[in-house]
Amino acid sequence: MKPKVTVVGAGNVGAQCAYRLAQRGAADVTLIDVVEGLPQGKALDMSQAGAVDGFDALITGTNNYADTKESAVVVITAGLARKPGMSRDDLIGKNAAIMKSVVENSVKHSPHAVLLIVTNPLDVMTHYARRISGYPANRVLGMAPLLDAARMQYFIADTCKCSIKDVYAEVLGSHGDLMVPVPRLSTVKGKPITELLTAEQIKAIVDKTTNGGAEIVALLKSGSAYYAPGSAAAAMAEAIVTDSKKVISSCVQLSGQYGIKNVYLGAPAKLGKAGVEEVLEIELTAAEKGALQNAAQAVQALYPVLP
Ligand code: TXD
Repeated sequence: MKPKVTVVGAGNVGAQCAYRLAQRGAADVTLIDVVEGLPQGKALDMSQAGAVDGFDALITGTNNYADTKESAVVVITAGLARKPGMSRDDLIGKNAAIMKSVVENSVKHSPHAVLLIVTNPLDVMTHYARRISGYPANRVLGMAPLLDAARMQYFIADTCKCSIKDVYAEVLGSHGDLMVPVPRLSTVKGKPITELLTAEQIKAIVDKTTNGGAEIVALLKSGSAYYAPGSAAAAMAEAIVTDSKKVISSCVQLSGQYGIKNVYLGAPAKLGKAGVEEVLEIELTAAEKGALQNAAQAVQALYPVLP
């Protein structure tokens, strides 16, 4: 039997995450939402796509948490998305209320699961989910740095006119204005972009990466990005259920790394069955470390706003 991954929220990101998980084949998927019929309808549609795309995963849609029992990973995408002009932090009140009820219901039925948070504001919601669940920090993490790095990879590939597959991008910090893209450690086939591009081109890439989500929100006019976010969440859930030990930048609780303690922030992490199995500390310049510490302060300043 395959391990079970529950995806909470059958909206844009949740559906893409469930579909990519089903296609990738490492897990059976349960999709749950408060809206009746929505997860069931999407689960049927995805299952039937298996005939065309050649996959066999079991995808179940439900409104009942009893069906999520004994999940190995619970991906939480439930909550409101940004509208044009809104910051991610504007979502905090409404999404905290949703997060509380989702986490309480999820942990009741899957007491050993790893919780993978997607709902915004990401860094704050991941901290909140850990608090509500009472789980150890290794079993609660968030998806965003992988997405932010994917966006940076795209902008580098677009600037260099090269394949995105040859590009590596390093992004740390928070999923917001204080994100820390690191050009020095971002490469095309191993060559740092600082040796390939002008300072002006690099600044444009950093700015576009930081505003990558807002650019899509402004274009879509209702809702926010979901293809890359859903794919990123699926890749992380798969890395966990397959005990892959892959190093994937994730929103993790820092415990002294980079001089930061007890704050959830983006950093490279080894993922496996236990969730976050190790947080890697890469060597940063004083300026990069300072930027990371600023992000930590801004995220931590929002903790008292939580109920
Ligand atoms: O990098 C990242 N972490 C992000 C985060 C990238 C993209 C989107 N990001 C955030 O994910 C976004 O700001 C939102 O907070 C969430 C979900 O975004 P999505 O685009 O999927 O929003 P939708 O399409 O509105 O879907 C949300 C679903 C919808 O079907 C609701 O009915 C459901 O959440 N919902 C719930 N499901 C279960 N339980 C409860 N309580 C609930 N409340 C709402």
